[in-house]
Amino acid sequence: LVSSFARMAEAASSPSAASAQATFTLQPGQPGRAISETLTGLSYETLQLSNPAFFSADNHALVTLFQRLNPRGVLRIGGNTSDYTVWSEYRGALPTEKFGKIGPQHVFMLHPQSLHNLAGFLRATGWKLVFGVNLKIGVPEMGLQLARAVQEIVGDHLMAVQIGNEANDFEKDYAAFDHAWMPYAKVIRAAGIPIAGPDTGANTDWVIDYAKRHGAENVFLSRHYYRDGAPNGSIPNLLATDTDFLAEVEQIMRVADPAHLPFRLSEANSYYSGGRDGVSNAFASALWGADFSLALAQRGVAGINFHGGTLQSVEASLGHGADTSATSADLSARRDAVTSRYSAIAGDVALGFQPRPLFYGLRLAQQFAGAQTLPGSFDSGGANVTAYGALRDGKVQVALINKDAARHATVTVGGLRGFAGGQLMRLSAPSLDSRHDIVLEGIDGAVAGRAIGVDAQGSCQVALPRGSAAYLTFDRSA
Ligand code: BDP
Repeated sequence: LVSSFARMAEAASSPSAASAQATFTLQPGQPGRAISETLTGLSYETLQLSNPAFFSADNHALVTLFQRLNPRGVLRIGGNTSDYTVWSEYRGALPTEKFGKIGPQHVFMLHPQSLHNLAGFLRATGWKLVFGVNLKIGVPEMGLQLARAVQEIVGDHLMAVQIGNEANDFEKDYAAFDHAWMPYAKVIRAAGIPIAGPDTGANTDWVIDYAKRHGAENVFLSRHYYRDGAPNGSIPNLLATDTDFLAEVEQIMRVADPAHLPFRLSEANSYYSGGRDGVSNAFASALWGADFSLALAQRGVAGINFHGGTLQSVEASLGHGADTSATSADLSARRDAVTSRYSAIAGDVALGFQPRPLFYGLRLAQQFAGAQTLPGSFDSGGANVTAYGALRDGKVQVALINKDAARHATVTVGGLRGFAGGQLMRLSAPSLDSRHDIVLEGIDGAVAGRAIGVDAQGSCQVALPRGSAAYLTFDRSA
């Protein structure tokens, strides 16, 4: 009796018992559109500029993390705080009666020093800038003066200025937004400054209306994305594919593509209100971030700016100094504590910086930047598994993402006739709720990938444990 129980238990826990059989058959002869080099980007609040030492060439730790994430990234500065930012050099009148309506926070006074340091940070990282100016206060002249200063100081690193953040939260409909936006766009465009928008929170219909009315004057179209708002959210919720949103993206692409307008998610992350603890900052977010980025890249989205940064209250008070006596576990916990839960990078100037789990998922997705998408037929075998293929310089790249919390999968990757073996690199962690000990083989240097063979039929089998991902590259036979 005991031994048969033991055998059952063993069978139930062995990968083959619960393993889904998935197949991914590629068509390497039919590459599709090129994936943007700027796929993976980051977004921060304008209030982050309250400490000029944050975005500065001297902030070596942050410079290094940005470069590791993407040597050609895009930094978006904006968020709610862009709509209560006042430019210190503006000498005109401000409608002080409006400040009551722009949130409980105090008005943030942005000084030139922060922009000079930001310019140094962009030069050091090689990143471009998307900068949001205030729409809510309703003073186009201040928006223009700030946009001009940004362009003068940042130069070629400026990709575009956006006007207002999530105006769908304070303008009653698209017509009202358009009416408020027009006077800004007119003067900013007349000054020769590139613009983008509408930077709405949701409202795909606004993006489409905006594209029709103003597309030709813009360098890209934008909106935001969050799966839901904290405290809602859970690991299963995040890992279930948001098919409704993907359908909205396709609606936008049907307008953006014929107009040759790139579409970017200028702000995105898992759960708004700073993220959901134990989800946004856990390993599940790495699998979500990789899958979400690649699903959007496949549909032609040019870039995603994952929102994050230090908590506003902490950064505003700057009340803590570096404590060199702290153990590394203490330091890591303190960096986590000062940072929004969804941020891909944790830490601040005083404490230093470290990657969060999401960072590793974004690094995996960024491996596909600059490659061409490859069509493939995919059967997930009933598990929550996704697969992506791409072609770069004759090499095939594949990402397999097992978002299933319960089921292991075995994926047969086919269509690789003429390809010799390749490399298999895994993205894994002890569990989906792990906050540390994330391993990204091959890409991050510390742990190498391993060789994988392709059989005479042009296929190979990849065991994909539940809650993990694999990144594969295949070379042509010599
Ligand atoms: C977005 C805002 C951003 C916030 C974020 C959040 O644009 O400024 O920080 O929500 O609530 O809608 O986390």
